[in-house]
Amino acid sequence: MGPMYDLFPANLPSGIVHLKSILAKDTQDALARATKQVSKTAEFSHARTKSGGIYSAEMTNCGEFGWWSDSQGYRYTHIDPRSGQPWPKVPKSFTETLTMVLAGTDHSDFRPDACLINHYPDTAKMGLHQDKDEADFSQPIVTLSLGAAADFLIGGFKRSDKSIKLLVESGDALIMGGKSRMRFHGIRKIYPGTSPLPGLDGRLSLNFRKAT
Ligand SMILES: O=C(O)CCC(=O)C(=O)O
Repeated sequence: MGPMYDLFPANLPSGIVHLKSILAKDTQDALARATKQVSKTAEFSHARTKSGGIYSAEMTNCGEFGWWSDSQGYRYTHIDPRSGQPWPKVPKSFTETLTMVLAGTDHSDFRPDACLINHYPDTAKMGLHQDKDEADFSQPIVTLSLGAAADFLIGGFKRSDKSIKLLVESGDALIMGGKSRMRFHGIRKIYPGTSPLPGLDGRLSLNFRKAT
C-alpha cells in the first residue's frame, strides 16, 4: 500500500510534507545499522561553529559531499576534514529507502549528493536555522527520523517569526521543499527513552541534500 497522504496534518505550510510512520520497523533497524557502519569510518563528533560554539548534536556524513562546520565556517566538502579521507559512500539501504519515500511525491526525481547524519543524545537540541549552503534552493531537504521522538520546529523566513511544533518519531520522513525550502527550522526537544530501536539511544536524523 502506498503512502496515505490524506492522513497527514492539513495545517502544515505549503512545501512541508510530513510522511508519518512511512518506514517499516525492519527498514528503521536497517538504516540504524547502516549508520553504525558509516560511523566506523567517519565517526560522530560534535562539530564547532566558526566562533567556537559546539553543537550538542553529534554529526557525520556520507555521500559525495558532507556538510561540516569548524573554525573555517560552514561548508560542503568532498573529504572529512577530520581524517582527510573521502566521506563514506551512501549505504544502499539509504538510497533504496529514499526512493520508496519519495515515490508519489513531487520530489520523486530528487537526487541528493550529500547526507548529513545527526545523532541527538537525549539533551541535545538544534537552534532555529536555515539550510543555505546548497547551490540550488529549488531542491528539497528530506529528513528521515530514527530512534527517540523529537519536537521539530518549523519557523518562518526570519528567525524571529513564530514557529510551529511538529512531533517527529522513528520512521517518519519530513520534506522541506517548494515555498518552505528556506524556512527556519530546528529541534527543540528530544523525548528521552522513546527510541523503539534496540541499540539506538537518542535520535538519528538522516538529512538528504543536493549540495551542488
Ligand atoms: O534533525 C533534524 O530533523 C533536522 C536537522 C537540521 O535541521 C539540520 O541538520 O540542518
